[in-house]
Amino acid sequence: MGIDDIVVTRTIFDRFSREFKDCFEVDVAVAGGGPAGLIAAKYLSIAGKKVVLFERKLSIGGGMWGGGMTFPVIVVQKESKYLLEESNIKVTNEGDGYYSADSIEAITKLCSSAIDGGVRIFNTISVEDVILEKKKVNGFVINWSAVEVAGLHVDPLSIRAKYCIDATGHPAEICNIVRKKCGPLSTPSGELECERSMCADIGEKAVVENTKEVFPGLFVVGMCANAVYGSQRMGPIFGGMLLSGKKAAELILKKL
Ligand code: 48F
Repeated sequence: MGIDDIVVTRTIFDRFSREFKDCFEVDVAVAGGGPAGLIAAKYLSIAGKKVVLFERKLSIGGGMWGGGMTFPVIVVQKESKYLLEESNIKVTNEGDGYYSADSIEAITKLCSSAIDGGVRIFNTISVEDVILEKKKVNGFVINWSAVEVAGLHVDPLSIRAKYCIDATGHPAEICNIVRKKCGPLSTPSGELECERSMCADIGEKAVVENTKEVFPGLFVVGMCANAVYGSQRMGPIFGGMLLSGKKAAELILKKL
């Protein structure tokens, strides 16, 4: 029997519709599929919560693919290496408390273990706004990244979530939108503070401390947390990103 092109088309459209419809109302929605967003999503999902993650780009993984300056290697510290090992990622002891991993292995396996844990990931979709109900962020407003890139005037769609996570990294996109449209953030000034220059020692500790509810219903993780609270960047050491994602999952689980 030959292959019917229309059956292929129908299969793709029907399956996408089923899966997309299933995510109209979820426990947690995540904007951004870098390491922090993937870890947060994974641990929420394996705790039994319904989690959807939207990633603007075709590829999931954010800034982890390129390791440091495209050398495909990442560094993590002792206290965070278990989060790589729980996703079956091989970790090498480099001495003095430093551990290394292949960045391509790390990001593909983090993504794969998030999916195995039950996270529904949609790529090529951007979060462009939030649903604000009773002064709480209650979901995301989404659109095709292609619409955004082409600058087309096309209205978005919405999904409802009990809690949302801004995992958009350095630009802290969702927090920027919330600050402009919804009100002050839980930073000392109420504004987005400015990300500080590199200091891995301070940045790595700060990213875990800064992982919190920045506005009712909205949590920050990963580099976004340091961008919002005005802390240092840390370059290709990723332990803080992983611990931040894990902490966000734990904080949200307490609230759900
Ligand atoms: O930048 P990214 O990897 O953030 P992260 O998880 O990790 C930061 C590190 O990669 C690195 C670092 C560590 O030492 O400093 O930079 O905090 O991943 C953010 C992802 O969010 C996507 C973006 O394409 C990237 O994959 N993203 C950004 N804005 C949106 C978005 C949006 N509005 N909607 C959907 N995805």
